[in-house]
Amino acid sequence: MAGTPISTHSDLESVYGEGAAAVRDRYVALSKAHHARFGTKPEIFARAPGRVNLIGEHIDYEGYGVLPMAIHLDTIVGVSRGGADLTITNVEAHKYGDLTFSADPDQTVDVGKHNWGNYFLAAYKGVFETAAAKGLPRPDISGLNVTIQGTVPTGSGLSSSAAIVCAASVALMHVYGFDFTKEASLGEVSEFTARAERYVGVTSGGMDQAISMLGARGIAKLVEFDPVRAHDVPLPAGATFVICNSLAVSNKAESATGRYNLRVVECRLAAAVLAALLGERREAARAVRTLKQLEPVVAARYSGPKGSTAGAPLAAVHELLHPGTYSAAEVEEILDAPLASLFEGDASAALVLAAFRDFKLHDRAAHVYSEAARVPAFRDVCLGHGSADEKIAALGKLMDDSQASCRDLYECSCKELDQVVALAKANGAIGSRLTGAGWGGCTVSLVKDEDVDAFLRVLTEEYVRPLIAEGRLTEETLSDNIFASKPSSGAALLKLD
Ligand code: NG1
Ligand code: MG
Repeated sequence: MAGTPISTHSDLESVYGEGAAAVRDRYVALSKAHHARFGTKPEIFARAPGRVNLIGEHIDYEGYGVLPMAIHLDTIVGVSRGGADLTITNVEAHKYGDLTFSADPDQTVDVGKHNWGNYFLAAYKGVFETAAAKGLPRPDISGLNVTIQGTVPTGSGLSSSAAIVCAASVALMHVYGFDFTKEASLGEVSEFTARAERYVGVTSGGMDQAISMLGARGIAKLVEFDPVRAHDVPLPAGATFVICNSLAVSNKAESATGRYNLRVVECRLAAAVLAALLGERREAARAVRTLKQLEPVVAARYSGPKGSTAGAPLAAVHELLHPGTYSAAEVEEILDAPLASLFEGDASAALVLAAFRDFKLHDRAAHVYSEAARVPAFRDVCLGHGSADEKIAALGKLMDDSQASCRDLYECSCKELDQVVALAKANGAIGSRLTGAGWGGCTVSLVKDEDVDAFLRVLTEEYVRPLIAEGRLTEETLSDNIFASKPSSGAALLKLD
């Protein structure tokens, strides 16, 4: 089946629209840096955007749909063939030094040595692996010279990581002549980039790569998984989403035993334990991988008035799981097997199990099921018939509920995020929440158009600008850390002169 091809452009306007003028200097600087370092201009450029997730946090890896939009901040990559190795440089050489890797696509990414080049390497492996899985012959592998520049703040919950993996993948597919989109959809390409990003050591879901590949100017997307599909969600007139970075850095991949991977393990255990307590045979219960998979079992047991099953998953969680923590021994007794046997071949989970012996199952599952329901609710408000004001109020409430659930049940907020959310709510935000993995990074606030200027002013002066004095931000990067955001376009290949 022919899919939508990755869009190829010969001018910046068709990718960036009215934002083209502002990015031209970046492409020129990248080209110059590439020439200065490698003696030749890039043969090809690719770009992929970061994203803001409007609602649906920490549920993509549980199989549930999410509602992000691509943002104007992006990663751009220039590539030329040469040498024998992969040499990766960054325009901001003072921040990101040159890295050299072997050009062997079968090498492993050293997750113990966390560095920005690992994301490029993950894409490199992913491209070759996907080609092999499709039975495409492996081309002669030459060395590559790569120059990267990005404006998505790192560790900010805006998916700087997916931006680099997707931009690199698009460029590499072109360089090696693998046009997967001839036989696969863009959604499938996003699935392989999501798998590839896991080489870096975070067992993430596929939201970031999906929206980075499939984002479209002017429209948010409800993204569903297995397989990846994106549905347009028009945002109500008169509403603006404002992003503000708390500047607490959320470094999920820094340690493979990090909180993100722990949450993934907790959700898997919650699903297996719930299945067992619902009466599934132990072997079947241990095989349940996501909370979503349990829905049919739960629905059969807990249907509400008139056969409605909407509240069934939460009813099951409240009745069958106890609040607080489960010890490893308690879970093993319920599942009648050692924990390790559930995660065979999963190195990230093994590290989590070695580091943690207590797991919160009730609260994590309660977050996932309630957050999963807020995503279609958000879409329905957007597509519904209410007035713009009614829609904005309803969306704000859903965002506030999401924040409370992330903070109290999933425990992925932090004091800085809570502080920005409180400041936002006190200064005109109709709804405000963390976005991305949390534990730092950005907030997203829903603000009425007429209030945006005043809102930006107060948050800038009271929260963001003081961070310049602390040396955590510069005047030049201020506008990448607090901005009103419009949905932007997805990944693209650029053949520029
Ligand atoms: P961020 O924090 O933007 O990297 C992460 C995951 C997503 C999703 C969100 C939480 C990665 C690459 N992405 O996003 O898949 O699970 O957290 O909703 O780790
Ligand atoms: Mg990321």
